[in-house]
Amino acid sequence: MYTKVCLQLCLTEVANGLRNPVLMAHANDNTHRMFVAEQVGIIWVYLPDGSRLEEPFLDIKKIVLATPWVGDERGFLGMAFHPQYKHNGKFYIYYSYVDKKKLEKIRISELKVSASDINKADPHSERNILEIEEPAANHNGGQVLFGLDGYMYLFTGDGGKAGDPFGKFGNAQNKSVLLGKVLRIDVDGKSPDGKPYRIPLDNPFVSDTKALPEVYAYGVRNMWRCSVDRGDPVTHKGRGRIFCGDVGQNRFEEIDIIVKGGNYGWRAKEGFECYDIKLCHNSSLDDILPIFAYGHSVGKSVTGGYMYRGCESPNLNGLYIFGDFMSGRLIALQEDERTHKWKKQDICIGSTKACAFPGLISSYSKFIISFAEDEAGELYFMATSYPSAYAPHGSIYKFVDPARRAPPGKCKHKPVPVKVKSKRIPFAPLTSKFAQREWALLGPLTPPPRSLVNSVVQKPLFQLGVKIWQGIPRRPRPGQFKRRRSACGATVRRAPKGVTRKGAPLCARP
Ligand SMILES: [Ca+2]
Ligand SMILES: [Ca+2]
Repeated sequence: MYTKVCLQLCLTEVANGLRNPVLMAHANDNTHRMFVAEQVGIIWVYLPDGSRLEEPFLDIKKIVLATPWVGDERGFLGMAFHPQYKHNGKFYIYYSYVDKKKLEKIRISELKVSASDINKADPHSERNILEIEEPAANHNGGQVLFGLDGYMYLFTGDGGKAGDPFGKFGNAQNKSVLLGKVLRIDVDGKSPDGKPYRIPLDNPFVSDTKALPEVYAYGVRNMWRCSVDRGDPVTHKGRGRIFCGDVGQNRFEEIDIIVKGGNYGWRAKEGFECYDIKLCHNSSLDDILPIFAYGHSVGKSVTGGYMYRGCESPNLNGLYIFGDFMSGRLIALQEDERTHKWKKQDICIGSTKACAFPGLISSYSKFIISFAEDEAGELYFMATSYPSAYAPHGSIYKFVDPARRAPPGKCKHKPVPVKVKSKRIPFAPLTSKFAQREWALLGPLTPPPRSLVNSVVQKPLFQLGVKIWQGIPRRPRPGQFKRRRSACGATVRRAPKGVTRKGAPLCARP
């Protein structure tokens, strides 16, 4: 089941200086622009030449509830363009806010692009789609996407705290609440009862009087990042599947494929194992198991990724690439055509030899927040060295497979030019980034130069004194890194005193 050899990949940094970049999305309008959202509530536009527009696409940080506390899960969390965005200019956002009665909620709303500037949203066009009250600060879900059926899918968290404590058997197993669910709605219609959306007629629980008709799947803890598979470029196999990473409680992180009406097990199960013994042994629990789960020795907070279907790295086709927020590990899954089991392969970034080309880097910031796909299908991830919504230490990296590139000219695309009114800010790798790379190449045992301490070395994360959820990074305990196995099977020796392995390549020194 496990392959010992790791998959060597390289990276190019495409953006930096971002405050907890939670997503990057394209509008599917042939402009090949990328829209990058920060947790504080700002969306930036990046042009195909790598430059960023000085004026944001949208700035709603005044309405969004976000704090500088490390690990705070509230904020601007999701965005998706309408499948017909090119024609109707509509897009959807998902964020935390506090209402007039001081209740914390998540809100999903629709906005439109400005009539006068293609690179700006019209902030006055906001139309409320759905609001859900949040009983605790953590587990707010945040993914919004459109399936190939044209419907909107929303991924809510179980509400928060630990062990899904709300109600008789938690929120996730309770189909009469919207928390702990995958919801499916039609934003192009209205309900007879006045809701600003329609319920698709084939939603699985429309005739179940004990269930809300929006529910598409349940038993979800806190799915953090889901994506739609574009399918094999030739056979289209796999097209339309929705993959999600569901963050675990104390023991397991999992990857799921979402099916209509599916029960994803939480809080009866965590990964493949029982969490609530009583619910787990209930004979009516007809749950769908993950395609893959891993224990907390590997990572403590899964970040769901994408199935690679791009053009530039043909060997990656059919690999589902995801990561772990806490450990910084990157992992690929591949389905065995015969057995339909998913095989894991660890990804190594940072082979100095394989990545020794101009523009390629072999280190990255450790906290992996999100993954993204550009209009052409190439894959990226967003990570930061300091996970506070106010700290501008987030970067975006593109995956590059050094083993096999597409033939020259094969992956060329012609972006439709866009009229730009705002100033363009060209991409500049931070000078310290180069130094960071140099340091990282030396391996985790070399203390970084003083000038890098802010960007590379984890500050005491408890200085703010707030612990939002159980998995907040800590300073390493003495000996914590002693004799631990790295992703490549190499023994990682003890980190120098006070220095964590952040920014260090996971497999640079096998
Ligand atoms: Ca919550
Ligand atoms: Ca599950």
